[in-house]
Amino acid sequence: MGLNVSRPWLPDWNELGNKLQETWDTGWLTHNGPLVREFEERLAQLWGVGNVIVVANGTLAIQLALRALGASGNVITSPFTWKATATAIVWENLKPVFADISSDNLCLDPEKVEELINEETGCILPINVYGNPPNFKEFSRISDKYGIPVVYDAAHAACTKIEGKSCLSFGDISATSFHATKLIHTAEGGACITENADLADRLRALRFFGFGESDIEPAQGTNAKMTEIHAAIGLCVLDNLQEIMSIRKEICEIYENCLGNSELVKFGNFSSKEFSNNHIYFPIIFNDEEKLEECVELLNQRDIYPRRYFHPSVNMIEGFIQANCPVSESFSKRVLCLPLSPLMSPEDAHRVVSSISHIL
Ligand code: T4K
Repeated sequence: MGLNVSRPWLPDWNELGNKLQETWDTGWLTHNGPLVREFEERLAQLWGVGNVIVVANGTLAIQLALRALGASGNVITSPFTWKATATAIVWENLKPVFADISSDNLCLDPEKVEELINEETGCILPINVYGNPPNFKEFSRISDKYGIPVVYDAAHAACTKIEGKSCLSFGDISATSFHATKLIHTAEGGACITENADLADRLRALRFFGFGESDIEPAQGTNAKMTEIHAAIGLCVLDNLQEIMSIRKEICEIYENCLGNSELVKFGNFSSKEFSNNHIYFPIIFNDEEKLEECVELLNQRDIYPRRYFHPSVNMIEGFIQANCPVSESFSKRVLCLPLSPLMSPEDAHRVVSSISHIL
């Protein structure tokens, strides 16, 4: 069978059926039902955060976060991302302004951000790339100094921790994704995480047409609700999360052990004593694009399908072109994410490694 970059873990039918029995009995399919509320509570407990507001997908989570903060003007963000980060900004009638990334963690470089701040800046939006932690301390300092809010695009950051604290607990709001390819998934889904109770009320109102206890004007709301069926999948994932995480870790360890000595590739995952990774992606960085393309071709011939997350750098996409971000442009030509899923076996990982070693 082909090895794709990702493959979602799925509960067996009985496990999912048990979760959904009451939903079927009551016919209550959506609108803040009991499974959505349980999913939110369990996530808040798992991550040790104040408020989790689940929504229909991660792109909407970013849009709601920007709207809840009343952001206007320009949003300084990274071009080394899935283009949803930038399109979410555009859908909120804001302008993405790209600052370059740091080669240490592939996340937005705070120094480059500070150079771009002016009276038009309405928000800063770093991305926790592959779960790597952005420089939280520096972004907090910049936010305080200029009075500009920070939203983290934490689509990849579920269950990552720094100094024992969830990486989703920084900034004004973090927006994460529960897409089928993510660590915790609901097929499609996402969430906003915030420690601020007023912002949490606004986000809840925004996802439900503007109704609810908040100062959100009714005309501002949209429909971003998660259904009970999606929440049921998420709850099954949570019930099995330990096993899912341990398989992912095991696959990553095989990659690390077998490719770690190569001079031709480096790893794109940040690791340190203080930071615990979630093994959501396994990015390898080539010295040049030619070698990467050769590798993709050979892997595809062997029925293995890695993906170039993220290629091209978003500042090079038509409609967004406006900035020179050489670090992001260079990495986007050289990074390849290897297959990684909880359905992979150690033999699958060795098959990938032996194909790559052949090229290296
Ligand atoms: N911010 C960042 C930094 C993001 O990376 C993303 C999304 C977002 C924001 C927005 O969050 P969402 O609105 O998506 O919740 C994927 C995902 O669609 C996207 O969620 C993700 N990031 C992005 C990095 O990758 P594709 O088009 O490359 O993936 P796709 O759908 O082809 O799936 C990859 C492989 O996974 C397939 O070849 C096979 C396997 N697969 C996929 C799906 C959907 C399955 O086996 N089953 C499935 O149901 O975009």
